[in-house]
Amino acid sequence: MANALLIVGNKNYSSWSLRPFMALAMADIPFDEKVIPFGQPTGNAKFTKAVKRYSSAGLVPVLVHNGITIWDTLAIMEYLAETWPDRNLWPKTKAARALARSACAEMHSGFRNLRNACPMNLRRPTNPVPMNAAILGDVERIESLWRQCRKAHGKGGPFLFGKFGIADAMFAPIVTRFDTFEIKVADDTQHYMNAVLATPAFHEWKAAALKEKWIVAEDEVD
Ligand SMILES: N[C@@H](CCC(=O)N[C@@H](CS)C(=O)NCC(=O)O)C(=O)O
Repeated sequence: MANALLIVGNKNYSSWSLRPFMALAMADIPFDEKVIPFGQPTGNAKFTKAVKRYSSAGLVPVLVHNGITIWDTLAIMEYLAETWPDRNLWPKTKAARALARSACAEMHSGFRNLRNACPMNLRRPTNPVPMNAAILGDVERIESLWRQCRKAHGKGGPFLFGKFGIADAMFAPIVTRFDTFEIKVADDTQHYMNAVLATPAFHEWKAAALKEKWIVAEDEVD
C-alpha cells in the first residue's frame, strides 16, 4: 500500500503545514511529502494552481492516501486518528478527548491577534515585538488552556495529554511563536514548550526550514 502523501507549504512559514507533519512523524506513520513554495505574494496564481492539482480548496496542507484527498488541518487529524487508531493520536478517555477536541477547535478558529502579530518564522532571530492587550489576551488564554489539559490529563508525560498527540501538533506553531517572539510565559508553559521543541519531528522540520531560501515578506516581522 502506498504511503500517505502530505502536501505542505514553506516549512519556515507554514504553520498549518507543520501541524499534520508533527502528528504523522510523532506517530511513526510512513508518509511522503511534497513542498509547494508559496511564492510572492501568498495566494499567487502559481501556488494556487499547483495546490489545486491535489485539492480544489487551493490551500495547504493536503493529505492524499489510498485515493482519498483530505484538506484542512482538523479533517486531516481526524483522518489520521481514524486510519491509525493504534497510534492513539487522541487521548484514551472520552473526557480527555472532549477537552482535546475543544482545544484543537479553539486553536483552529482562534487566537488571531497573536497569529497576525507574530507569524511563524522559524529562521527569525529570537527577539520580542511590542505586545498589546489583545495579543496578551490570546497568550493568557493559551497558557490557561494548556494548564487545564496538563492538570487534568497530563500525568503520563510532558505533553498536553501526557503522550504526544493531535492537540500538541495543533499547538506546535504557537510554541514556536512564543519562542521566536520571546513572549513571557510561566514556568509550566516553558516546560511544555521545551518538550515540544525537543521532539525529533520538530527538529527534522526546523532543519529543513532553515535550508529554505524563500522569503515571504508579509511574514517577516522585525
Ligand atoms: N484552515 C486551513 C488553513 C489553511 C491555510 O490557510 N493554509 C495557508 C498556509 S499556512 C495557505 O495555503 N496559504 C496560501 C494562500 O492563502 O493562498 C487549515 O486548517 O488547513
